Amino acid sequence: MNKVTTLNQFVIEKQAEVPEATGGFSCLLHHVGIAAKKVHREVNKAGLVDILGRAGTENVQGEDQQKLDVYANETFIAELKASGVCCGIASEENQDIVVFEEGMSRDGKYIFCMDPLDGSSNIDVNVSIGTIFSIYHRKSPIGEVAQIEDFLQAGCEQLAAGYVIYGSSTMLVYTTGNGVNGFTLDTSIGEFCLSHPNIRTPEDGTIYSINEGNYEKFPVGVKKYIKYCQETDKRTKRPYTSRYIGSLVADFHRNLLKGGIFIYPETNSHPTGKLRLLYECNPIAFIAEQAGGLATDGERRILDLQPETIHQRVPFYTGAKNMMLKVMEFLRFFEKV
Ligand code: AHM
Ligand code: MG
Repeated sequence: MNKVTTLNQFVIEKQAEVPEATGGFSCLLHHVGIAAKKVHREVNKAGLVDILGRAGTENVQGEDQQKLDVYANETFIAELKASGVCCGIASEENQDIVVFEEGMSRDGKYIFCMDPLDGSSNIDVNVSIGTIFSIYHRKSPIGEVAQIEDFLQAGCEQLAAGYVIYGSSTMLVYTTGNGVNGFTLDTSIGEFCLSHPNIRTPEDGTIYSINEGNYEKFPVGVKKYIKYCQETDKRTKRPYTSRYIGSLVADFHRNLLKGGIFIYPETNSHPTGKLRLLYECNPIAFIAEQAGGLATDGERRILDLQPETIHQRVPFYTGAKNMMLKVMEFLRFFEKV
């Protein structure tokens, strides 16, 4: 019989490699796994129980909140609180940070940033959606209430980052800075099982993912790069394939495994980009780099950016190393002309 490694086993084995580990971090990941399974369950029965559709409220970005967004947000917050090791959360769905002021959680040494349900415009049409998260050590003293400064840390300070994709299967992919591993939910036993150990992304991809409907609003360098992707050149396997789901997790996941680039640049309507630094770009950038890819805002490394606000947006370019180097070359060149 094939040996199956569950997420919990994997995390505990990794914990054993760190002599000073107290088990708190493993506990946190365990609760992330539980929340992901609960969201998986709701996503899968969504069509049956009328959970689809709008909740009738708006989130902090003024976008309609879908019922599943609300469910995912509440579920992750409850599980993280139950872990007893997390002192606060920054979520796409909450204007302010959520701090745990009572009990064990106040002493928790970890903080958590998340987009609980990314790609929410895809819920109604049965297309893949995801959860994105990242974990940091708090900066404020243990025992005090978490502060906003705990959350405004550069991405290079991340202890761990990951995403859950609710797709044809549900998968949890994460890194702690020592490679990237993917776990597929085996619904028959209710466990995430190691299915994609040590994920490496190809250096030369052939997929480009961008919302081309915004073409007119893109910087010149991006427009020229898109044309480059579409030209024929056998040596570089062009024309590349265009794939865009409109769900960052799903677009990134496909490109991670197959080799490609994802771009959400600054546009006239989103001059600083659309995606959020703390809970979309930083975690994805950490995973991209750990898998051998790159992630920048077109110029600077995402993980080096110092956040100023928790919902800050940033232009986002991520994917295969050589595709990234090429698009940045285009951006530099056409900035000058
Ligand atoms: P959301 O967090 O409100 O779902 O928005 C983020 C999503 C990403 O998943 C996706 O990459 C992007 O927005 C798609 O935006 P657009 O529809 O402008 O192409
Ligand atoms: Mg979202």
